[in-house]
Amino acid sequence: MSFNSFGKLLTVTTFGESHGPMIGCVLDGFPAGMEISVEEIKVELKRRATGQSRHTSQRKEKDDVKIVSGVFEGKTTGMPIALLIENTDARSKDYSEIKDQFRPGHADYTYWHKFGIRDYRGGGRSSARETTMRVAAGALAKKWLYQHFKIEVKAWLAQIGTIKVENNDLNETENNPFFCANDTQITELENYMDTLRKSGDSVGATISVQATQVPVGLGEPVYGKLDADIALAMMSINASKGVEIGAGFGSVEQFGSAHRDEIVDGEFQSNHAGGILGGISSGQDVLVNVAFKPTSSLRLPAQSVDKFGKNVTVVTKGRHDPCVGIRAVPIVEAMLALVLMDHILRNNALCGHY
Ligand code: EPS
Repeated sequence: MSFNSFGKLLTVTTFGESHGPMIGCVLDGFPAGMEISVEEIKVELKRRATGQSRHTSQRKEKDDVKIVSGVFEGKTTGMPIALLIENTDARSKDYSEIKDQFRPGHADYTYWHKFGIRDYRGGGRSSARETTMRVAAGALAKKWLYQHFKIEVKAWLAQIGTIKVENNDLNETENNPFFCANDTQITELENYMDTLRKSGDSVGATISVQATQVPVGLGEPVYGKLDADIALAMMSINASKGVEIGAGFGSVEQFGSAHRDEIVDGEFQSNHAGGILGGISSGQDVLVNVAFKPTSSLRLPAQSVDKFGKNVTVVTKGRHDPCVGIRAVPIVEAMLALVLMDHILRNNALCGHY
């Protein structure tokens, strides 16, 4: 049994390793008739790509995506949509010294102990490189959701380390390297990240994502609840360590009288539920926060063991993200879009309407 696919009626299967010849995905169950081009997918891929600023990994991948199946004369055909991207800038020698060692805090340790073999080059399958294909698949889902429902899925940086970012204007996110929705905080973030990078350390981040115009009724009680599937999708992203829906962990400190979203004249007066009640969308905006841990690939020496059980001091070389959470913005958008589209198709199957 293996889990490289997710979704029920709209399924995404990804494959490929960070330093293998290519990565790819198959998006199956996508309805026929939607226009899609390579250029549209590339817009999303560029938002996630490395090397776009000094604040992310400097690996330079072209992410020159090819559509090899499921699109004819510019339109989806209802057949599996297969997308491929060649890896062109892998530098596997960066990993030669740690090929037998486990980076503390990294999947190196568990992959080795589970499978007894691991592709150590660039983290192999556990690399964030895999998320490229989620974003490629998500580009199609985002387009479909907007065309059919005017649903827009939009994420932004909510926190890096101890710096909380006020969401002032979501239009700002595409104008800076942090997906920061507040132009008054960009200098602060730049200074913080420059200091961090020079120190050789890394830091975590929180990404918030919202989906607007979500229809009421998506989600299948009890094991296919919309929030359960969103949590699964978000927790499957590399480095994610926590997911909140609406008020999330903050709801622990709320009284019920404050948490409940009152309804006046058919309008909800607040959205602590994050747009989901009983695992079913309420028609309000779906609101999700995702916490990302600091990356474990550091040039700062750390104590660990190698695969022979010997104590070692690990130093990771290469081109790593000081805050991998920044590039997670398009990834969480893609994952939420894919979950919502899957649930819309499932709602049609279960209730006979979109
Ligand atoms: C990654 C490590 C770096 C990043 C990579 C994710 O790879 P490398 O060591 O090969 O330079 O560049 O990110 C991507 C290539 C990508 O497209 O996101 C890791 O350890 O997860």
